[in-house]
Amino acid sequence: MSTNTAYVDASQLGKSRQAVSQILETAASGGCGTTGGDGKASCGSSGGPGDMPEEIWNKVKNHPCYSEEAHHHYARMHVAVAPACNIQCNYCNRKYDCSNESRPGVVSQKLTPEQAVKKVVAVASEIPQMTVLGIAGPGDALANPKKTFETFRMLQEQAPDIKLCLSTNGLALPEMADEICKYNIDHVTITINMVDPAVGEKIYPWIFWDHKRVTGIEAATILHQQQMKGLEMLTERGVLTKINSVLIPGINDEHLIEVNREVKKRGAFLHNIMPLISEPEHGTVFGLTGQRGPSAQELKAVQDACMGGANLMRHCRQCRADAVGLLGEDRSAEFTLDKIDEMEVVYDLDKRKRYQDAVEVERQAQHAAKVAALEAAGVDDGVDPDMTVLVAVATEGHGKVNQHFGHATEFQIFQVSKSQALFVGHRRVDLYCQGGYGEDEALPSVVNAINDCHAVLVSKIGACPKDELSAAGIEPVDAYAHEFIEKAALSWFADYRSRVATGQVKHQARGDAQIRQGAFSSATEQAA
Ligand code: CLF
Ligand code: SF4
Repeated sequence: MSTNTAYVDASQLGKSRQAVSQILETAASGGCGTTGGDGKASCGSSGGPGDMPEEIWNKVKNHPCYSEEAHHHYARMHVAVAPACNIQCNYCNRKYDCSNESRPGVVSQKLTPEQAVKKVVAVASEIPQMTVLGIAGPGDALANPKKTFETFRMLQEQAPDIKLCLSTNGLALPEMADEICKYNIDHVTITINMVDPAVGEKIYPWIFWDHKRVTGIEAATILHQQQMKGLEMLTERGVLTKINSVLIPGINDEHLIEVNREVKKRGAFLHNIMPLISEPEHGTVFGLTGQRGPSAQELKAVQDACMGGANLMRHCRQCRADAVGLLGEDRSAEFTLDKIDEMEVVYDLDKRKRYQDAVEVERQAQHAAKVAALEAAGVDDGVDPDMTVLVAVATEGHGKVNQHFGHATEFQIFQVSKSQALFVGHRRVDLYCQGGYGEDEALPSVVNAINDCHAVLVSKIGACPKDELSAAGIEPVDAYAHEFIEKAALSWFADYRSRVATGQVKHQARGDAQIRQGAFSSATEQAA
């Protein structure tokens, strides 16, 4: 388990603001300090039960967004009950709806609260690992308070074991903080892209405030004040908060370090820095004006620069407002209203509990394997002890290397050193295997997506992609099929180092990689 993760004690979250700041400072200096370039200081959602008080662990252990470890095992779903929005962001176009694309801010089927609850119960009866309901759009959850809270109220009565989560731009948050507590909503995401209205003016053309449209610096100032006040109020009330920030190169990239500092001061539990994805066909202002998103290494550099501040989340998939399933998969098409009408829905709490107990056993095995691999990795092998590499992993869940190279639609990226195997992101790719055959045209896009990695760990891979990956300097590895990811990554790294030690391999730095546009998409608070 990570020993360098700082968490805030929930029992103290309910105390004064000053007390929360002090707790955070203490926690950060105790474990999150950045030491060197090997990423040792990374923390946040990658912690385990030994890294935080039990009451916090109980809140996050089966929330796939608040615990990186949980996201290998547990699923979330969103219901699209909140169509209206009270602000405009330059990276959002809610009119756009394309069923071939998963993008936040777009949605195929808007629901009433009754339909939404029916859908959640149906999904929960089919997917026992679905533990969290989030309301994340397609507009702003708190700009639609009646529908949002009615959905949560009804669901609590019917499926009390499901955690409630919402995301908001924060404009209406202070007025809603008490309502949020009334419905036992334990997790709230606020999208905060700036703490300086001069930066905000470039991101938000207007807000709807006090029955009228407000523009310019005044709009950004009001939004900023509401976001800070709302965050402070939730911290005071013991609600876990996650801050989403969209990284917009040239507008708020360096500024996000200050955002990280400010939200940490106000008690944010996690900070999720996401890439802007803006294509002209999305019809957003940024898409049309040619504002680009960051490269993979630009995103990582800002995230790394924030280490030691508010804890980071790096496993976000920028979900759409009606996503269903594990992060990284979308099963929403299986649960359309007409399909639900035909389903026999049996909400079996015992069955769900049994499944989740089995997941906990698996997680413990995963953790034990990681600890053993870390112990083995600690041996002095004569190679630079600070060497750090990235590896890509093909997985279908359960924390294992269990996916065929050709079946992967994303690769998880782990940063590996002698002291850790840390999840640092994911890369969407085009499916290589189509109809049983390798799609040669897809291969360059895969290489581009993981070009900063030294190896790719898969359960199986064909000869052709193997050769092409090797030629691109990425080692294809199928020797650790069905092993736990961290153990596999650490074992491969030990082997790699031994080959470096004997001169069989010359260690070289890798290049940058591209974040694929369009799949999981742009970046919004819908994306919670
Ligand atoms: Fe949904 Fe958001 Fe709750 Fe998660 S998503 S409302 S906190 S249940 Fe998660 Fe999706 Fe990223 Fe959001 S991966 S976009 S962070
Ligand atoms: Fe509204 Fe969210 Fe779209 Fe921004 S991204 S305009 S807050 S729906």
